Amino acid sequence: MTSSNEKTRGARPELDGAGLVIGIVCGRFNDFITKPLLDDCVATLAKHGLHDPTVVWVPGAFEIPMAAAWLAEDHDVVIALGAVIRGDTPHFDYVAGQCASGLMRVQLDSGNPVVFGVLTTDNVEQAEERLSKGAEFAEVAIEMGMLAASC
Ligand code: INI
Repeated sequence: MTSSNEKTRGARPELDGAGLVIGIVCGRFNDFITKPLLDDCVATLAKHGLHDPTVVWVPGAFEIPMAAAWLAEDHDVVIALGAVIRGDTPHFDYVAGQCASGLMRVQLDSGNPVVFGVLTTDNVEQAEERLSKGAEFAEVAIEMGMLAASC
C-alpha cells in the first residue's frame, strides 16, 4: 500500500530544474578526470535549463567539503566533483573517507543536498571509464533540488 503523501512511487520524476540555484565545487587534483566530469555535468544542467551554475575549484578532494559548506549557504544544491585514485600509500583512504564524510556532514548540517560526485577508484582506467557520470550527477542534483523544494 502506498501512502497518500508518496509522490513518486519510486520512479524518477520528470526533471524540471526551473529556479534551482546550483553550485559546483571541483577538485583540481587529477583534473584530466575532473575537468571532463565538470563539462559533462554543466552540459547536462544546461539541457535542463540550468545555465551558469557557480563553479569553484579547490586543490583536491580533501578541500571539497569546506568549499561545499560555503556554497551550501546560498545555493539550493551543491555538486561535489573530484577524483581520488588509489596509490601505493594509505593517503587514498584518508582523503576519500574524509571527503565523503565531510560532504555528508555538509548536507545534513546545511539542509541543502550535496551530490557526491567524487570518483574513488583503484586506478586511472576505472576513473576514465566513469567520465560520463557528470551527467548522472547533474540529474541527481536536479532530482534532489526538486525533492527538497517539495518536502
Ligand atoms: N586529492 C585528490 O583529489 N585526489 C587524489 O587522488 C589525491 N591523492 O591521491 O593524493 C588527492 N590528494 C590531495 C588532497 O586532496 C589535498 O589537496 C592535500 O592533501 C592538501 O590538503
